[in-house]
Amino acid sequence: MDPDWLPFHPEPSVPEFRPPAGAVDAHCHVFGPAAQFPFAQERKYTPCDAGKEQLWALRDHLGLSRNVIVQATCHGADNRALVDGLLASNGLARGVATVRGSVTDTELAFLDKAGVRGVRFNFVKRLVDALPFDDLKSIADRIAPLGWHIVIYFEAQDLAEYFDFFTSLPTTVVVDHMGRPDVTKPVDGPDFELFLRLMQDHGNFWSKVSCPERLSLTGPPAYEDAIPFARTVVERFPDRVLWGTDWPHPNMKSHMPDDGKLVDFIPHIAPTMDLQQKLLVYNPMRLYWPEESLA
Ligand code: 0GY
Repeated sequence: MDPDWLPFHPEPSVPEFRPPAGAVDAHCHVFGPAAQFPFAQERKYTPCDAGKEQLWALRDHLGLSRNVIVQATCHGADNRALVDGLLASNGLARGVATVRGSVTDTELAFLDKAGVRGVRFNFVKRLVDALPFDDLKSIADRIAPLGWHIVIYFEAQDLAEYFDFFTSLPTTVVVDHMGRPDVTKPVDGPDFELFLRLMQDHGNFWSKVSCPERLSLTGPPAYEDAIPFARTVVERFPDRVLWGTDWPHPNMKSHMPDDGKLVDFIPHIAPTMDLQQKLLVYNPMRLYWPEESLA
């Protein structure tokens, strides 16, 4: 399969918004290099190589301090590129892996030692054939004693179907990109209300308020139509939100975002210094570096 998405932005702008000291990019990826870490046979898209050194350079360029590297579907359950990045990060990156039910305790212990702190369950049908609930539940029960959490990725129209399964999970659960709301619908309408109810009624649920570039129809650089959704989540659940760049933006077809402009999105969704500190520092540190966290 040839690469089937746009390359990441070659020269992101320097953001006008300066993140607080210690800010964490809590959703980003490393891909390949394919010659060293081949992509999964079962993948539904092929990305360009996006290596760890490029990720560190972007982190520094944007004024960020740490990364949470999330396993994407194009690498399947082969976490070698992720682990390679974690081990080379001097402790400045933690990871979220993808595992199958056949994963051994030895493999889980190895991933934990490398810096993995969660597993990702992906339900986005265009990306992956999700494992059966029983398999996912048994993985959840296996990783819970490690103190790991579960990251879930789904699209808004599927939330009602998955609601009971999600709320049966035994760990902290982090929702990618606010469950991908349809931002042409009202922020106080019934669709987003279901997501807000999930967050409100289940204190173990967190949300990434990331990826305006995937949700917005008004588009770059301001992604105005995504602001009310992310701002609502930040203001209602300030202690359970995370932010990330989603670099290198796999599978983006419409445009390739300028990562500097994504950083400039932050003060629009977290308008006070207190909210910014929680979103970018306290919350990700509590979840991924609890041993260093004072919050
Ligand atoms: C993202 C988004 C996407 C891809 C994946 O695992 C993946 O392949 O997450 C997407 O296409 O929406 O968050 O990286």
